[in-house]
Amino acid sequence: MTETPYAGDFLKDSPRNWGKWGPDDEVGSLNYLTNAEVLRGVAEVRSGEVFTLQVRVGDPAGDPVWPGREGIQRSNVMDEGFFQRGEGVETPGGAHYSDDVATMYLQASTQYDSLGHVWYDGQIWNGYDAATTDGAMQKASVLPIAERGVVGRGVLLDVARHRGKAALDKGETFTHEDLLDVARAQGCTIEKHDVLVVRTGFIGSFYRQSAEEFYDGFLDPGLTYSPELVQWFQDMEIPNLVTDTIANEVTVEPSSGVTLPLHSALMRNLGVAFTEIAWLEDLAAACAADERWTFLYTAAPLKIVSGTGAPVNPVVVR
Ligand code: UVW
Repeated sequence: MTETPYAGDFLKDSPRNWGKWGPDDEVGSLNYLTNAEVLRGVAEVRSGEVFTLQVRVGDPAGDPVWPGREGIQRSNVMDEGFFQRGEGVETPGGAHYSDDVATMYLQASTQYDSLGHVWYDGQIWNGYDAATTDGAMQKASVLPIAERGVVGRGVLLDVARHRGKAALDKGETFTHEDLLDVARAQGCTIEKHDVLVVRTGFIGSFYRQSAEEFYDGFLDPGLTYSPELVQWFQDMEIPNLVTDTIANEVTVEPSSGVTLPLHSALMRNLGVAFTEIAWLEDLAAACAADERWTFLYTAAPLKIVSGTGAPVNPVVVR
């Protein structure tokens, strides 16, 4: 059996955008989304329909998360019961109120990863020292992405529909060539600087089965690494990859055995923003109904200081 290669060796010739936007950059390929790109997105709005792409948080059906993380823990710390028991603080005028408190993994919902979320060789995005992640991210946290916001032209590529499936199978892969085939079949084009929104149906499938079934032999389906795929992202200057999977790529790259190599090749090296666990079922149905696959994509994760990532509810207008 051949040994799984170390990421630093596996990706030694992979392209990098470090320094391209200056030594202090923390938003990477989102720099491609200039004012002109915002207007290109706005020009895609035809019907005024609005779609929100976040999954529900704290759903009694469970929250889809990367194995080892858990969904939000939310509980009431004030409600009518507190007042009935004399535990609420009455205020002049007599109005009552509810309050709640939550503990959550910042990646345990639809989320933006910070560009410094994954690394190898002791360096994160833009060459910052990995020691800057210690205790609290001092560089390339999610905050600069949150403060900037993400607005541009989005294109939905419905791989599941193209393959005639409700959802791709665990570990099922596709490439950038497949995305181009899907675009051709849908009658749309992927343009330079587009926000790529890729549907596998996998997050939708979470709500149609038990958690045991979903996590049994867990392997996200998704894009799979090749040098050609990475170069295509680089040539197309893709700012943001959005998918309805837990981690935006097939969990283990089948030919090498490397876990999540695109996190390293696209996020750490090129500065591509990753948006994961997106809810795409409603948007995809609308796009399929009138065969219009492009739209205005907007998103801003929560402004978590030093966050490794943050929940987001992207809004699409078409
Ligand atoms: C991991 O960090 C494993 O994945 P994600 O990008 O989903 O947070």
